[in-house]
Amino acid sequence: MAVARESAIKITLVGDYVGKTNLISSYLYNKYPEHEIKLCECYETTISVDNKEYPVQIQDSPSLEEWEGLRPLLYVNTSCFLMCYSRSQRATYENIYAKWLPEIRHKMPHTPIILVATTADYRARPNEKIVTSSEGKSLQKQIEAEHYIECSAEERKNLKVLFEEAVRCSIKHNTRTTGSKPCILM
Ligand SMILES: Nc1nc2c(ncn2[C@@H]2O[C@H](COP(=O)(O)OP(=O)(O)OP(=O)(O)O)[C@@H](O)[C@H]2O)c(=O)[nH]1
Ligand SMILES: [Mg+2]
Repeated sequence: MAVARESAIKITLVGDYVGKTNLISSYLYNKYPEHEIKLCECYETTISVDNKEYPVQIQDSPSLEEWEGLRPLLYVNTSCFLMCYSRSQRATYENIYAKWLPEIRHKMPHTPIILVATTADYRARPNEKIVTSSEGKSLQKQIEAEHYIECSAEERKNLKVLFEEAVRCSIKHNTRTTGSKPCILM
């Protein structure tokens, strides 16, 4: 298998308390954590897409308010954001437009975004209104995200697809470093 020579792709997860760390752990280690992980780390891995292996950094981020000022430092060099909300918590869906999009676009105006609906395994109770797939797709259009993907860390659903798409988006857009459009020198 060919190994791509590009410098590391960086995929950064953002969003409220919606399962970001569990998603990473489930994807990388095939393990749904038994206890909550409070660490927020950057993980190095390789992901193969279309017969090429790419070095990838997966950057977790904390939603806690104490991190408000420092969190944007984690966004530097991101090549694709995974913007996450939980299907079972409507406030986290609303926060994508109200909070996370402005925070990301302020620092990284052109970096591609994949909209991620977490907790796809969650089954609504009678009369409970969870966020529907069509609401997810309409938010994808509104925020001009490249894709909308539903996944579950608990059931390991769609995690491979999600990270492979994030690599494809990173390669396609190639907006590393500042998040600005690629500059063509004449
Ligand atoms: N049903 C279900 N619940 C999940 C899933 N992933 C996470 N959760 C729940 O969501 C809680 C939060 O998960 P975390 O991964 O810690 O969330 P986070 O987004 O990293 O939170 P912060 O780091 O505080 O921003 C967990 O304790 C689980 O109860 C999932 O795939 N399915
Ligand atoms: Mg976390």
